Amino acid sequence: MQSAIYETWRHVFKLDPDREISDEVLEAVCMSGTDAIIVGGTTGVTYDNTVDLMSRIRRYEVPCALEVSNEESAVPGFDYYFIPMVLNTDRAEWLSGHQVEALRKLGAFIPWDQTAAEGYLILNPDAKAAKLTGAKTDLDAESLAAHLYMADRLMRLPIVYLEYSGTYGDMQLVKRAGKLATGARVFYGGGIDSVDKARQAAESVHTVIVGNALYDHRLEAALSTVQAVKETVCSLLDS
Ligand code: 1GP
Repeated sequence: MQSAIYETWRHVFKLDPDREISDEVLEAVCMSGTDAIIVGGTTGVTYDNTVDLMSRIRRYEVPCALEVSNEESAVPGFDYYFIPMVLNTDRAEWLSGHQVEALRKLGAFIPWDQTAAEGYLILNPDAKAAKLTGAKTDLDAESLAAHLYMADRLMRLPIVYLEYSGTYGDMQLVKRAGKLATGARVFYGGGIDSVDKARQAAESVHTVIVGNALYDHRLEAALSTVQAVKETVCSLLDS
């Protein structure tokens, strides 16, 4: 089987179709040396704003993936598609309900070779996605480990996404969780806005995702995370 393109990604910028980004900033992001751009957001993501952002990113060579957060915004033409499944919620619609609904219509048209499920563990209670999905964010090390076993070993999901969107996570917890993955690629996102934080995260997970910092007048800091991540050796790769 061909390996998926995301398996080599160390650093990714996530861009939200519902947020404004100037041409200058977009150029800096796409030319930064990052491994890929993921397009995705929790609210306000539509077909039109997704097509618009994709076509602007397409002026550059950087690989571009869509994290499909709702059926309406499933736009063709991306290099890759990620389907989030929230694992730490009791609300089954966020684990499989919305996904099955979408697949009833779109299942036959999905480019399956370019599509992967992401097992989401949302760990910041203040994140929009946590509120929307009713995520149980207060996981101790044991509970997080149990979720990792479920995602990685039972469900054999290709990706586990440790999501702290908006805040920097508990890196000890992240590191311990990451070590339990045997097949899944571990993504981390949340609060990365400096070289130090980028390095710490890069040491603990396969792929570091940077979002908010690009929008909050911290562009230079956000851009500096690319090199920081790439220079850091990932502890998961030598185990
Ligand atoms: C959001 O995980 C990403 O889905 C990145 O988080 O926006 O906090 O950088 P930040």
